[in-house]
Amino acid sequence: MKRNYFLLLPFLILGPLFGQAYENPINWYTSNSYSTYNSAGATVSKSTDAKGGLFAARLEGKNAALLGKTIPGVITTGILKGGINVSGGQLYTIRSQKLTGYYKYSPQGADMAGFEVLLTKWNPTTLKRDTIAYGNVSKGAAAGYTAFNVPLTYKTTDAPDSQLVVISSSADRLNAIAGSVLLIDGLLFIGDANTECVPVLASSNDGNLPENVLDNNLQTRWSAKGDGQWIEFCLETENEVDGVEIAFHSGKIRKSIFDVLTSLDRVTWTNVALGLTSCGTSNDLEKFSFNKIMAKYVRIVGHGNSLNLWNSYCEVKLSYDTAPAEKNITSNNNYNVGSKIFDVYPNPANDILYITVGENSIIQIFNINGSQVVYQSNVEENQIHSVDVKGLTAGIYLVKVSNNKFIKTQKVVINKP
Ligand SMILES: [Ca+2]
Repeated sequence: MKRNYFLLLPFLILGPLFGQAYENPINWYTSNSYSTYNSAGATVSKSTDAKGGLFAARLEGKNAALLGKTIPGVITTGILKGGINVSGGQLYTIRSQKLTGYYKYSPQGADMAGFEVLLTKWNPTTLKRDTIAYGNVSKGAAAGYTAFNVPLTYKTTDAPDSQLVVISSSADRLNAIAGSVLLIDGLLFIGDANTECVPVLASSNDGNLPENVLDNNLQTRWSAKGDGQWIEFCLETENEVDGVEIAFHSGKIRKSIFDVLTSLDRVTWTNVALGLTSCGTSNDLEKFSFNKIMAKYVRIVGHGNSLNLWNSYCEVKLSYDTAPAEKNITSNNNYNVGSKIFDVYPNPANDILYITVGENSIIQIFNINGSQVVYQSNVEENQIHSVDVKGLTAGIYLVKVSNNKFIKTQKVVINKP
């Protein structure tokens, strides 16, 4: 079964090393030991300038006078030697398509930030690691948080047994530049996020798995400790969500604090309810309502409870209308989107379909069986957007354009000359 996998990036205090009060992200090695050993100070630290949650990792290249060179800020899931050479990795067995996340980057000169991913598998015959897949991306300046992707190229059809991620304030770690600052947040390994719908996922767990909130059993739970830990749900079809019901572990003795966010594409999130607090007097499902919003994904972000930082939910149920999404499905006309246009032409089409939308949207095309055949996110408003439909077989299709405020559909015919 394909599924998404989350690379953990919570930031917890590991305590000072070498007298420096920096904090390493857990599950990651950093260049800090090397840079502080060489009197350059911490090259990786915790920043409150985060994309989501409370903290991001801050990587900065620093001059090490003793070495006569600059040590880049590096975080890795492997083992770092000499601040530069990386080996090892962490258990990982999924053939993901890419690593995604968010970054901000203030480079010095022409410096570039480096993102590298290696999926490997131990070969018992050669006693070496075989490369299953690799990806390598460099990025220039980004003033605000910007999404990045590291697409993975597969060399074999095997599943990996390890992942190795290396992120550096200078892509060229041997010739790093001092003062380049890279902020990193929200790292995820994902499969095909465009087509997968995993019912429930969580940022982490303590062995009490996220699936336990969907088993109709109040004796089982998902638990994760820390401010900002989250659990996320995918709806099979987009729906107008208007509330969540949660049964809290130890719900009678403590009040849980959390936010609810929704998304249509898992990229852009809307805060629909912030700072919700449970009653503290019940172990049963408690309903939290908010204004209706069209959603494909619902994420509950925990902020611990009145006694400690555990987020522990026994059951979660989403409240939504059933299938309002396809209300407009049969019409053949163009629609106004608010006061703005949604235009699809030519119809019938052969190779290219041109779509103009009045607001930033997602474009999806479904075949007559309801299967999604095209998905394009981040479609910008008021631009003629071309969609390659050469690969589609002749027939009737449904074009669907949506964002968190509207959803419009139109039938189109694809002809093959
Ligand atoms: Ca349960």
